[in-house]
Amino acid sequence: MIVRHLEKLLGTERDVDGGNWISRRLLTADDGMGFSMHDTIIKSGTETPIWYKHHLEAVYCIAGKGEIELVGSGEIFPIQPGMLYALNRHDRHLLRASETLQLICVFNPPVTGREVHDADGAYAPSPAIAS
Ligand code: 9YT
Repeated sequence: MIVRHLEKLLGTERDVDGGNWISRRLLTADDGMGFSMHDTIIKSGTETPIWYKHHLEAVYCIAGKGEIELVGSGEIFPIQPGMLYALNRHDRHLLRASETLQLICVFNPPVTGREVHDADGAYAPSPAIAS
């Protein structure tokens, strides 16, 4: 069994600064769960273009306020505690935080640990996991 505590990850390799966001990677590919799970802070007043072409991501808000705008349709969905969104179509979007957001993010395939966004707002494809 794996047991981790957020406060023990802070300042370690699992604590990743992406500029507009800070991602604390509670579970990563090498944990062998088939997904990664992150406790992520989105800084207040930021807008982040994101397009996870190689991953599926589900996001659950536990604190703060913001919105997600889908690129193309222009649809906007408010984000507040209790709201979940799942990027089941690799949806390209803009993520805005009007107040600091605390989000639980789950990735399939799992991130390996230190990924930050490329110019398109994507993470590189995860390497195949050896069985
Ligand atoms: C909600 C979102 O995608 N934020 C960007 C950071 C990323 N999800 C991560 O790696 O925690």
